Amino acid sequence: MNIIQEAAALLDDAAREQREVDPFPAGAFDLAQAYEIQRASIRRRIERGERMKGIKLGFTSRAKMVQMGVDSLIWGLLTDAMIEEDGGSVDLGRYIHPRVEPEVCFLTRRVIDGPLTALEAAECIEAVAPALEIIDSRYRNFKFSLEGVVADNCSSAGLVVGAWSRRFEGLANAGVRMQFDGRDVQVGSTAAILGQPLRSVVQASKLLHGAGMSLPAGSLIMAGGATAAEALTPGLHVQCRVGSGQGALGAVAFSTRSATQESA
Ligand code: OOG
Ligand code: MG
Repeated sequence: MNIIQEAAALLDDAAREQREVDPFPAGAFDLAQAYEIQRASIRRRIERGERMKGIKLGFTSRAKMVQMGVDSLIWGLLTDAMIEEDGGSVDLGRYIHPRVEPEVCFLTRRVIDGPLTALEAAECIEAVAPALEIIDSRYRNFKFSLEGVVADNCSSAGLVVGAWSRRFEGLANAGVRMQFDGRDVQVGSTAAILGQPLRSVVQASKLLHGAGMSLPAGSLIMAGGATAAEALTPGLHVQCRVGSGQGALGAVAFSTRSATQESA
C-alpha cells in the first residue's frame, strides 16, 4: 500500500472509531499528496454510502489561523453524514474532542466549474444561513501541521445549518455571537471571514478549478470560522446568531449530550 491509501485508511478509521492518532512525521507527504489523502478518505465514505454535500473552507479568518498556528487557506469536503439537525441534540460520542465555531453557509444555485469573479460568485448563490461547524481533529491533542490537517479533511466532522434566506445585504459585516447556555463565548463579525464571506465562494471556485473539480448546484459551501473555536462538553446549549435587526440572518442552535445520555 502507498502512503496515500495508508494515511487515508488510518484517518478514516480514527474518525469512525473516535480514536485520536499520532501526527504523521514531518515530510511524510507534501501538500499536494495531503489533498490526495483527503480525497481518498472521502472515497472511503462514499463507498460506504455517504453522499457528497459540498465543501468547506478553513483558515479564512485571522482568529482561526492564530488559534491553530496555521496560516494558509485550506479546504475540505462535506458529506451528508456530517450534517446535524438545527435545534437538535448532538451525540458527542460520535466525536473525539469536538470544538464548535460560528460560520455562515452558502447554498449554490448553479454548478461551479471554473474560477469566479466576486459578481459571478454572488450570482451562483441561492441562499445563505447562519451555521455552526463542529470540527474534530483526528490528531492527538488537536495538534497538526498544514499538510496534516489537509490530509485529515481539515478537521471536518459535523455541521449545523440554520434557516436559509436571501439576506445578502448585511453579510459583509454582520455581528456574530456564539453562546453556550446563554453566555457569550465568542463574539465577532462576518467581516473576519476574508473581509466578506462571499469571498469564500470566490476562493472555493479557484480551489475547485485548481483541483480539476466542479461543484454541482444545490451544494453547501461553509465559509470558514469567524472566530476561534470552543471545546464542546456534554449538556450544553450552543447558539450562534448572525446579524441583528431587520437584515439579520438569524440563529442556529443545538444541544450536546454524551454517548450514554438518552436524547431529550
Ligand atoms: C481546521 C479547520 C479550520 C475554519 O473554519 O477555519 C476551519 C481546524 O481548526 O482544526 O474549519
Ligand atoms: Mg470551520
